[in-house]
Amino acid sequence: DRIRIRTALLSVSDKTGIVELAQALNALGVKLLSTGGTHKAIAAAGLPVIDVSEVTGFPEIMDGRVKTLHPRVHGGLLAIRDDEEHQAAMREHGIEGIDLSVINLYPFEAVRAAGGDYPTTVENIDIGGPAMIRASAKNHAYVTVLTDPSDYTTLLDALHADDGHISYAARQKFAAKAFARTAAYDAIISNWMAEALGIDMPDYRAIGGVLKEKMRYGENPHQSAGFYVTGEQRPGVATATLLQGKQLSYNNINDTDAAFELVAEFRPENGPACAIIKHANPCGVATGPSLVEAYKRALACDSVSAFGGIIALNQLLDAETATEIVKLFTEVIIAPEVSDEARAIIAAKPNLRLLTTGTLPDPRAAGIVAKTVSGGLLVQSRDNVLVEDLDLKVVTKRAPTAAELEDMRFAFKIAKHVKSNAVIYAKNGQTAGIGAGQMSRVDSARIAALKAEDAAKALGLAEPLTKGSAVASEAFYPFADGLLAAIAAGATAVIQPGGSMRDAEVIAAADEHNVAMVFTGIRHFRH
Ligand code: 93A
Repeated sequence: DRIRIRTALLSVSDKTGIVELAQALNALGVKLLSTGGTHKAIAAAGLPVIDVSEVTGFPEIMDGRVKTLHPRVHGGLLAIRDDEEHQAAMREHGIEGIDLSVINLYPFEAVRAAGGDYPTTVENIDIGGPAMIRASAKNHAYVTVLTDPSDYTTLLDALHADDGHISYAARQKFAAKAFARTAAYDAIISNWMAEALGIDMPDYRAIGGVLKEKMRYGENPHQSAGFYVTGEQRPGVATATLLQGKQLSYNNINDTDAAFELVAEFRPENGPACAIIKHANPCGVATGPSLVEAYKRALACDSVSAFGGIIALNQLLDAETATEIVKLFTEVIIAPEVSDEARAIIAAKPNLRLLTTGTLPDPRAAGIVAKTVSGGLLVQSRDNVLVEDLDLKVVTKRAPTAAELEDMRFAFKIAKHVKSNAVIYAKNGQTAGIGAGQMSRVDSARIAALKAEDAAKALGLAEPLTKGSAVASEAFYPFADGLLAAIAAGATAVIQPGGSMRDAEVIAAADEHNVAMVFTGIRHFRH
């Protein structure tokens, strides 16, 4: 099963390490074939290399769109070496076997990320490269295919160790990686097109990405993990710049994403906002007259849980806020920008990761979210509904006051980012208590109230902030009990989707307690 590599075809856009590889292959007696630009680079190093046009007897045409799409290339890659008919075809048509292909593709991802216009981006869809990669990978019984410059040394080490031969097991692994590469490439192309056309239906999207980094472990130390980038044009954790601190862990990435997506619902022009996240749920969210106030108010909601949390800010991290943040142990800060002064303050905590994204993601933008299940993948469009865009329907005798209405919207905005069942109490643009992830809505209401009582004790307040608060429920109240639990905690205003069979019962309970309630008509389940 070991195969001697005699002929190699090199065709790469990313020329990293290609001359060194060509040199080493030449020293091993391998005959080199290559395409235009790659040929030029190798020949310039004084190495013998044959232009693929000489092999095909056909020039590169149509600006290079057709250069390797030829039977002399694909026959050479696909021929079954010990099949008599294949051998006869090779002899008849002057096809020479190619044992190694080294290919990397037109930089579609980079052109897209750089915001190339439509025709430029289309022109960077590689056709001949993936065709050769797939042909080589299919025929791995005879052919070795390299698609990643970081594998050049792996190949050379193997060749040097075995007199220019490569094993079947190695060829299989390279082939598997090659198919992963072409699949990811096509996924990124299809996603770009769907995005460009504004389509967010799963049948127009391919789920896939390029491995950005391997992580030390996954959710737990015994799980392996990797982080893939999909090329989606959405500012966030996948494309953020890590200004300091060690590599983010799997859980850090998950939590940081939750934090930033939540805070992005607070547009900077409406004032500063801060979200503190633990285990993908917020333990405090607040707006404030300044960023440092917003942070302090978010922290006040549950300063115990905030220990070791993730902090997301909706605007430039300033020195004042940085000074407050470093007083407590925090894992990650993510913000659109950071001032030099704030950066210097954060630098005193070298383990604290600081990420900047340049800007906030658009909460109204379409997009896809996916989750695996056993043997499958669940794909849905992103929940991009904003409470500001909803027609709130007052269903109680008493209409909410302007202040209540504002807190209702604030609480419902947060409810969207809390695991179901989600109950959020809020007052004056500050969360008073958050109940997350319970199987019963009543329990979520009670837990949130309990947290508010703890916070009041910690802050030395006479009564918890739930007194006179607005409460949001991300889904309807199936019975009046969940609402009564919130009223017992002191809520005077309620925002919920409505639509339960027992809405009338729930409305009557609200009216009985002079509570104002609005229906959103929209649910924000999150699991
Ligand atoms: O334009 S293509 O889709 N048509 C082809 O026939 C073809 N053959 C190789 N792109 C093609 N390639 C790609 O050209 C390779 O995948 C590689 O990325 C690039 C190398 O071109 P050069 O050697 O001229 O720099």
